[in-house]
Amino acid sequence: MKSATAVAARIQALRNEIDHHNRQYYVFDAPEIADAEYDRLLRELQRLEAEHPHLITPDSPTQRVGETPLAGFGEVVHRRPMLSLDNAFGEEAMGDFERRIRDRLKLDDEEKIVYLAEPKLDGLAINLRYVEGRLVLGATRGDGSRGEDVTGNIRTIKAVPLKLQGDDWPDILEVRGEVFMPKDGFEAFNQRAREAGEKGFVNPRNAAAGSLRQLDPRLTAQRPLTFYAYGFGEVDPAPIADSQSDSIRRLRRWGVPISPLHEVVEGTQGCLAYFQRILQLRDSLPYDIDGVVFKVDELRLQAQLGSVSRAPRWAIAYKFPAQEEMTQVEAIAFQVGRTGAITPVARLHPVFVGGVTVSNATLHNMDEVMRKDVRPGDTVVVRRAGDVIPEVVSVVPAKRPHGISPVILPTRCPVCGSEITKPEGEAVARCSGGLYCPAQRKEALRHFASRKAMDIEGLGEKLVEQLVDEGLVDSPADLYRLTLEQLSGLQRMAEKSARNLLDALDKSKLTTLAHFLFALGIREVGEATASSLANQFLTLDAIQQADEALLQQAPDVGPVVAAHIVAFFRQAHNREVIEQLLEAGIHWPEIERQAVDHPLSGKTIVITGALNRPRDEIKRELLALGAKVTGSVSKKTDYLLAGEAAGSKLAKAEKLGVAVLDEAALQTMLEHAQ
Ligand code: I6G
Repeated sequence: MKSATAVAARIQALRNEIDHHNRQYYVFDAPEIADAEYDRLLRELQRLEAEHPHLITPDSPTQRVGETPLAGFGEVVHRRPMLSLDNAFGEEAMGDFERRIRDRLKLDDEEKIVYLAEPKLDGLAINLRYVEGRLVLGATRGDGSRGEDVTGNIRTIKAVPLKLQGDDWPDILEVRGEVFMPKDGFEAFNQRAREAGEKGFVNPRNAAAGSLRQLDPRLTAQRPLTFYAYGFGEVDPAPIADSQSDSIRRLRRWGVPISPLHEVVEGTQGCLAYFQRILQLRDSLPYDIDGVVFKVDELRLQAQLGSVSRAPRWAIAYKFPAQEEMTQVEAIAFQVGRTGAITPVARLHPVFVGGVTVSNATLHNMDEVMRKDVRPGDTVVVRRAGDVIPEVVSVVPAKRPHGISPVILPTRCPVCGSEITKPEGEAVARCSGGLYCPAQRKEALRHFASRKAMDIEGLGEKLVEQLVDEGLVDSPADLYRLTLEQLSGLQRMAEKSARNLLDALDKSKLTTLAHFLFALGIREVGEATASSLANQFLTLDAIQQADEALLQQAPDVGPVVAAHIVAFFRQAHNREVIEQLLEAGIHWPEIERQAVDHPLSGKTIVITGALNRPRDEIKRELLALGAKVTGSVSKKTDYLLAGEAAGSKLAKAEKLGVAVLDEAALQTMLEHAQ
């Protein structure tokens, strides 16, 4: 058993170590240990404190999360008002800002103004009050004079030190800065919220604000909030340095995180160059920013300049173009992509956002449309971040006109009229037109010709493009109708290349069933699945006739793939293209059935009359044995399975001398090889 002093020493050592790792992570962005190791330290501390509760202190890292929800937030009167910032949009406004400063300070033209430049985070401003190095209060800005006491929630944010490092801090130190939620944490939080059937937040800023206003700090503790400091409230004794830049760097030494992107720049030119640098970085930053802030660096000059109408004269926010704006949805259209994916697109009343005029915004897929409940006539928030395609973020419910209806997924492709399918559990709806759909034509042809499909040498993406654009090829079957004359008429196509292509097309006609199946470009039928289908069913006919349940007997084929295959062959135009390809001479060697040696395999059977078992079930069993099931009796028919009240088919079979089986006889044959 450890002595009381040894326990107290271990507790102190653990606290120091945990605080150190917090600083390495949040202040210096240089973590030294893995999360698991950090958790281990925290657990050891929790255990020791539980065993020795009299050693618990409020600034222990275990004491970040309070247990009791509040009834409401108390009011805080700020000792120094929390000011706001004037905004500048454009270079001219930046020039005006510098001119106003020069005039007020009566500076000569040669005297340069030095600024501290920082990104402007899109979060929530807060004031942290440290008394003798201990965090005693965390408050929101509120109206600038009075805010809300959110200390319990602020304490849960690990980036906020409960205790300052070192001992050279002023007795009273109020730190101002921004609480924010990084983009990845925001996405993860929203994902979880959605999975739990909740709504989630529209953007990281709202998420940060909503999280700080939780009455139960245990909930705030689960939100991935963090913090950067940028300024000061009450400081006593003051000042802590002569310049803004030195002051915030001192904060960093005391363990308070500041933006790693802060820089000292000179004159308007320096400011504009910094603005451009950060604008370039904007989309790659792990958090949202909406501009940059410039502050006259020297505190003596700040004091001379003072403030006006709640904003300091010595600082300005140079804003980026807004990435979100509101506008109205005029219609919702459905676009068909190269692979048949149907994408709902909102046609918008044109709006200037992210630096360009936007009149279309993606809605990604039908699940998104339903989740956001976007309807034609709605007012929506549109976001365009960097080069990303503009998207509809959310609907503004208060602005919804009466009586507008929800959007319904069309049943037919807007381009080719084929059926649209949306398998259970998949977000994306697709046109099943495949080879036939003009929207998918080029992609389908490129795939058809590719090495692992029909392996048509020399028929690459560029040539496919040319052939389709010139109107020479619509479907893969058209490829086999191309003439030397047509091909040599194409730009950049010498006669020799044209001849080579015709030879390659000819050569491709001898293929395998697996290659051919793969070439058809059926959704989710890759090489392996095509091969598995070929080996299981041996003939194209058998695959075309199989239903979803039967298809799933092939290894590799699950319900989704089976549904895609059935949907593909259900389309008359797909069957037509296949027929034309076979007529053009595409063929493959017959596959020998290896495993099954059954008297019914390879036999052609017709089913008629009323049977005791479902017809589909019998058909499936026959196909699985390698039999062919056809619709009408001919000389080629080997057996007619005749149930009750069999009519004309039975008569015809008798006339042609086709063997007739009843259900019992068939059953005996089915069981033959088992
Ligand atoms: O709202 C703010 C964001 C960032 C600020 C600010 C800031 O500096 C980087 N600085 C001041 C002085 C104020 N608001 C009032």
